[in-house]
Amino acid sequence: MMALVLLAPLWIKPTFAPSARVERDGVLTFSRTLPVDVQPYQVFQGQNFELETPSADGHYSGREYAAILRMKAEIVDAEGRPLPVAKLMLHHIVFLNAGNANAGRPLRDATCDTLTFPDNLTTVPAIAERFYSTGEEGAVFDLPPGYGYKVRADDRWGALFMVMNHLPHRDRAFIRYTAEYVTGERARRLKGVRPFWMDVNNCKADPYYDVPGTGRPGSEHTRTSVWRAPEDLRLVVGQGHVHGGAKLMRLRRRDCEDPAAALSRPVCGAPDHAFYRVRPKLHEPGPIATSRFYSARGIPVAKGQRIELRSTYDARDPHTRVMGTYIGAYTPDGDITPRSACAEQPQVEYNPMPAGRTDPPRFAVPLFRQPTGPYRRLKKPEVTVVSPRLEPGRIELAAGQRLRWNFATPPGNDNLHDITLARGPVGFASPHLNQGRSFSYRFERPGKYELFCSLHPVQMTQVIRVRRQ
Ligand SMILES: [Cu+2]
Repeated sequence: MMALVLLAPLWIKPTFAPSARVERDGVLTFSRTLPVDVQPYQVFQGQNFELETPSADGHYSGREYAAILRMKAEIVDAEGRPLPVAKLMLHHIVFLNAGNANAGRPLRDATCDTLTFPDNLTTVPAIAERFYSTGEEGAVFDLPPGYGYKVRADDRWGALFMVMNHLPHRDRAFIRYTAEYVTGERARRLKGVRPFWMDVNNCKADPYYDVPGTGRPGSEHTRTSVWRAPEDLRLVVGQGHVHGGAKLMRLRRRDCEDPAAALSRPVCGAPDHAFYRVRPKLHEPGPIATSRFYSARGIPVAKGQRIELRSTYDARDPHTRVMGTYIGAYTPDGDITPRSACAEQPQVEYNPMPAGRTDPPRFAVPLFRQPTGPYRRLKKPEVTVVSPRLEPGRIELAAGQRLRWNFATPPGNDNLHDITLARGPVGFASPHLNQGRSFSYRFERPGKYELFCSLHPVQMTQVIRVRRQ
């Protein structure tokens, strides 16, 4: 895990609030909070690789295992009350378990050999498995009855997260994570699961991609990825994480001609839902829920067979920095052949979904601050990005011209910036960059491109007017 502790500037001191210890039918509840201190309108990326694990409550120790049945994470105030998104929004959080290599329990991510950090520069061996994540959709980790995620008392956990402050003042809050677990004989009797993470842009801490949004009404943009089963296994649970504009995620066994083994459907809030009333509008609101499948029997996949994930977005409007990630769990099962796997119809159930809109609503993201002044024609189509400004604020280009942004900022997460389309003819975005790295984009379509930095959406805005040649 030491190799992961590379981005020191965002290190959060683990000053934990006391745990609320609850025992119910032999199920123990563990809970801890991580403080977050967010500047006005900040989009805060944090990490912590010394998370306390349920063993800190002392119900199991050393090389004993507990089995986690359920887990959730949310953002709360000092009194433990969940915070409204109008104040702070937990955009996403990912939990990692590194096991304990020094004590003979190395863990590896099931789908990635390496992971790239949000700086798009630092790539480290994936010596930890991503086991739970949630975001605006409020996903809860749970399993069909009879299964447990077995963790050892000396396992080491970490988390990567992003919090958005929608208010013009500094805010302090806590990310609270809670796990329900059993120990001893009860844990031993459960079937163990391994977490898996699929992603149409995998192995990155910031696995974004962009939907250009130049299609007709009703058209769809899809992206797929394939994972070969590392062993004979049964998929028992899975759920997608998507952003605004998403229509569907679909998992299927490509070698079995499954039309669909499991779906994850996003549901968006009603027009008066808090996600649409948040001001300022810093990003396109994501769904309020995505469906989660459960299969008590498991969806059988033989070693080497292909599991395909497809992420579908609306293609009519641009959707920038979207994600198509999917996290689930499987149980190893050494008694599967390719033929027997495909002969078995997947049996899945879904969680109940809240009422809402199943077709993503159209939503334009306006710039927080419109740049002013004359449109500048640049002799050399290059701009230098410095913290935290994008200048000149208004630029005019001819269609077909390429503009380059040089990110001349020092090392460190605080100095990362990007270029993201808020509103305009074609959706595109750059990775988070610094240290002299650059990004260029060729503006083919005439029109007005309203751009911002997704990490500094209030301070850093720019408009490009592209005229016909
Ligand atoms: Cu920025």
